[in-house]
Amino acid sequence: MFNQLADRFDSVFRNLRGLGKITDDNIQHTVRDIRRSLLEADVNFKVARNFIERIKERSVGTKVIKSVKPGELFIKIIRDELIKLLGEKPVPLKISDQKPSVILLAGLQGSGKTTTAAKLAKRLVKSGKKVTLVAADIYRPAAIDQLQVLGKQIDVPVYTDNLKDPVKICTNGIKQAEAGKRDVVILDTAGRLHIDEDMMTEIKNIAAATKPVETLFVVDSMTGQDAVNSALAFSEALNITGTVLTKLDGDARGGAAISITEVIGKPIKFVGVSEKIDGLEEFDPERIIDRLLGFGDVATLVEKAQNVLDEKEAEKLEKKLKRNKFDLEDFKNQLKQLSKMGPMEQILGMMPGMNRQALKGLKVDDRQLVWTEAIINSMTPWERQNPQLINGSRRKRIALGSGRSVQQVNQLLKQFAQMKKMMKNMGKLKMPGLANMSADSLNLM
Ligand SMILES: Nc1nc2c(ncn2[C@@H]2O[C@H](COP(=O)(O)OP(=O)(O)OP(=O)(O)O)[C@@H](O)[C@H]2O)c(=O)[nH]1
Ligand SMILES: [Mg+2]
Repeated sequence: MFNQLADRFDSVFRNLRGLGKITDDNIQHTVRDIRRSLLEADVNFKVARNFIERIKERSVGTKVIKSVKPGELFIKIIRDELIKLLGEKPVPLKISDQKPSVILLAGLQGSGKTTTAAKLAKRLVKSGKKVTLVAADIYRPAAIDQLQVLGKQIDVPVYTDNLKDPVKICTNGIKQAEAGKRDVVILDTAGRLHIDEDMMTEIKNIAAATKPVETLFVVDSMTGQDAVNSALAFSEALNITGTVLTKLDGDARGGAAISITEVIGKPIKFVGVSEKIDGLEEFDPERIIDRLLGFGDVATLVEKAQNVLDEKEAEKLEKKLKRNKFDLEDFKNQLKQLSKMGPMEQILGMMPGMNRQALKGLKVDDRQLVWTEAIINSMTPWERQNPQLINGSRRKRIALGSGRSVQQVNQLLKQFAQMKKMMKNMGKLKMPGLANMSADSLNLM
């Protein structure tokens, strides 16, 4: 996510950390670096300019403050302003009192509307809402099929009909949802270019007829500067209530997308972080920036852990840890849950103190989890409970059985022993113990 920007800020901050005091000279130097980084990441030049002005103003003000660590103060200013740039506070999705709440998704072709519709539906279902999806893209062949397939996957009904009129399809879909006492209706519309007048009129008509409580502009974060123009055009045509940035998991520079918030003055509500149906995160400027700047994102990490962690299991685990009875079987279960949290690199990136540079060198291979599991699977129950007693010949057998080398088996056992020692010292395990464990288990092999 925003990798290039992250790298640049990393180097700017490294220079700042050592500063003995803030002078005009180093303010100039720093803002020049930041400006260049922003432009290279495709941030709109006006947005970059205003951003730089704000940084300058505030840092000049701090020259007079006698701070213990001037560099850190400067970093804080930059962090604060970045958070402001992205809207400062998260703005949750609105659900109206009147049923059903209508959510309209709009955007360019291929921006991720249909995928987002399904992801959003899944989120809402999880929070106990009854959701209906409406397939209003009558233009692209297979568009309706696509939504139906996704709907099936998440067990959410998809409204379609043979009318060739997207406005009617939407209003009929809402009527049916109303009769069925559904809570939310998500309208998946066709992709359109902001310069296509007919299509823009169509989406205006859909909005007028369906009165959505949320009109989300879905934008691919890989799009360059054009994203800013199309965002402007869509927000003139529609009462956009927020944006969804998709494909942030790719190597998108992301700058254009960042600029949209300031340009149209509407919050980013969600970000798409994978092709998978649960790859949608609520957008929180503070969390994202802290992740970007390498300050870690414990909140998201805990949330992810809570999502996959069964409370009873967690309790059982805590008891075992307290009694120092944690064995390889438990470890295996933990790894399983960990892998449910998402790709390892994403998770690592959220850990505080995870140096980006170090992360880069460390090629995290998600297969390692599978290998570790394979090794543990090749052990007998007794071995799993008594890893410290596994001798040479047993190690050989386990290696053979799992298709890994003896060395890898040795390493796993060594790491496990160290981990256990560490846990013992930690005493009480706080949530997410999972995270602590994972950092270690990654260095297996
Ligand atoms: N990696 C990744 N891929 C995504 C994400 N969101 C969407 N995609 C992919 O982007 C492609 C286009 O997504 P769609 O949801 O079909 O886009 P759309 O806006 O509905 O496209 P049209 O209906 O043709 O305008 C698909 O291959 C999706 O899997 C995301 O957050 N991350
Ligand atoms: Mg679509």
